[in-house]
Amino acid sequence: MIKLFYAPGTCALAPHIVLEWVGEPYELQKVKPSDPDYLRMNPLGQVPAIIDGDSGVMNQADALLKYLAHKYPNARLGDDGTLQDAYELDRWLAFLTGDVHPAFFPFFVPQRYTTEDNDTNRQTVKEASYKLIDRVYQHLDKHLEGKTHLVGDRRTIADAYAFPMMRWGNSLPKPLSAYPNLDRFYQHLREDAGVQRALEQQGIH
Ligand SMILES: N[C@@H](CCC(=O)N[C@@H](CS)C(=O)NCC(=O)O)C(=O)O
Repeated sequence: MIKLFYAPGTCALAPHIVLEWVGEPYELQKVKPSDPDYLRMNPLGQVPAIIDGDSGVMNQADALLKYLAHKYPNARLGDDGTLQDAYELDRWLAFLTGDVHPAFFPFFVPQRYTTEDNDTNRQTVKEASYKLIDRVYQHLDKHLEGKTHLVGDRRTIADAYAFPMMRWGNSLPKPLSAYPNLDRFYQHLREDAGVQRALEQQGIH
């Protein structure tokens, strides 16, 4: 059985939502990424991680989401089998991993983005992250015009991946409602029963 290691509200919410959508039994383990026991298991000290039977520790959100989509083809959360759809799915997963997620790093861990760690510098770094986030949110907002899903006309692992990164937007000075298509996409996902179960299990809303 798959075991998911998560910290509440992080990008580990993405594979958690996917596991809910798949509907097969799985186990959850809440961890603190910096905990020494967890670091021994996953030396990067990041979530998500998964163990599937005797797989050993697997990590990297994008790779885990694809793994789940391949493992459970009947859930139809991957591409639709066409070359163009495979490209579209990869494109948005790459954008989420390579652009959206990193835009938030200076916001969550500003101390890692300054050589002189003090309150003023942390604040400056955080403010720089608002610009990075605005840029990627605007791109997503434009893409989502007239769309319910990131890829095609059905839910995929990309929607689940985007969800935590939209949820983080609620902590920013510029509200998510300033991006109407993104906000609609996010609110639609919030109504999903699997998303609600994952949020409840993580003790967040
Ligand atoms: N490249 C990794 C990044 C994962 C990541 O940064 N996870 C964050 C939570 S969203 C984390 O565990 N941060 C803890 C830390 O960096 O100390 C992935 O895509 O899985």
